[in-house]
Amino acid sequence: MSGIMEHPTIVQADKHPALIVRSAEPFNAGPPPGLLSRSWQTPTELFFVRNHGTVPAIDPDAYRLTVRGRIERPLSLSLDDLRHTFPQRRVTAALQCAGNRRQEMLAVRDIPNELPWDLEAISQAEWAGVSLSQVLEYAGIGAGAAHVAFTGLDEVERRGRRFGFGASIPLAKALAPEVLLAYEMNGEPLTALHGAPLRLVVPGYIGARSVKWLGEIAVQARPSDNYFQAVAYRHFPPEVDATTAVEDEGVMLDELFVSATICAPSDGEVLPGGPATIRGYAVGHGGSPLARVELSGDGGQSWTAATLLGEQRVWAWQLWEATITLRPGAQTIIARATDCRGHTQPADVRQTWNYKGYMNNAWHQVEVQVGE
Ligand SMILES: Nc1nc2c(c(=O)[nH]1)N[C@H]1C(S)=C(S)[C@@H](COP(=O)(O)O)O[C@H]1N2
Ligand SMILES: [Mo]
Repeated sequence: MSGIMEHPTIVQADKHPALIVRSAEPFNAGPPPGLLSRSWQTPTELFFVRNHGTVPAIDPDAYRLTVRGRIERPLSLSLDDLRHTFPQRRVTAALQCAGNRRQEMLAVRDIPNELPWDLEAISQAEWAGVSLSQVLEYAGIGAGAAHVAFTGLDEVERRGRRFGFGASIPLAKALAPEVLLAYEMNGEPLTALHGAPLRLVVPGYIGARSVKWLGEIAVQARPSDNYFQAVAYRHFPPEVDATTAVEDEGVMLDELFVSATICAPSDGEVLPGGPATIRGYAVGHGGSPLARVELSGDGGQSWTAATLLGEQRVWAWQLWEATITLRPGAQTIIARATDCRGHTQPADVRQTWNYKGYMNNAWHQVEVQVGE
């Protein structure tokens, strides 16, 4: 593809200085939880970043999106083609990395070579672009089509090979109207770190399926054979470890799991006794709306309902708050969520532990020190 260079300058200059940086090269960072839970729509400068390789600098005028495979008409589309051929669609959706809350799993057993994300590998934006389904219908779905694969224009190195990050989603999800080829985030053109000039956004699925710097779409019979679909982002039971895992036996991750997370107070915080406001976010399974978030200050014996802030909306996260009375001494506060389809969370992180550290949706807890 023409028009790709390595970024000559530091592209994270437009990011908020308070971001927690989990790795400088490639750049992986997220907002401090206290700032994260402050706004329903995460400002772009605070939005978490997950990169596996380079951040390509793509000339938007030279850019072309290739659509090929089991379709009737192969396509090569410029950004103007996309904007002028298809109606614009806006979707507010949370994006969550499968590795969010991995840090809690490290206390069970070590997880080498993976980022120790705490609560900050999630954010929410208003995305604008065109529905993938419209582009696929324009291309004409061919016989035997069952999956849609995506490849990015970045360069990642794994197992001695260099290639673009890739993923695939089942055709049924690809034809759902919420899946976007997005050129805007929060009302502005996408920034380099978030996939400019065009990225996929798959609401309700793990972040890894939302391929940035999208170069190619292939309609095919099988899931993508890209490392990040075929090998990484597979889910194993807690008893499997790196020495016993059979790669193909893990479940390819797609829909997010329901969970509620306490952003404030933080673990270890010292607070006065009496009423305290607890704040956080929650997501439903596969992006479904939340039914309730509950808090416990007594180890899970009794639960109080939190107030859900704003609307309960599909694809969006839910911010919530609750007031609980703190007694002097060490006190543990636990949060849990139930979504509109009745999905609930496992209680203990030992139930969710897996050797890659994905999808931790155990009840979230923080321990605070309460004064007299
Ligand atoms: N091309 C490309 N797309 C990518 C990635 C990547 O490294 N390269 N990372 C994925 C992962 S694992 C996540 S969680 C999201 C993060 O998107 P963000 O950086 O905009 O928050 O992008 C996904 N898309
Ligand atoms: Mo991710």
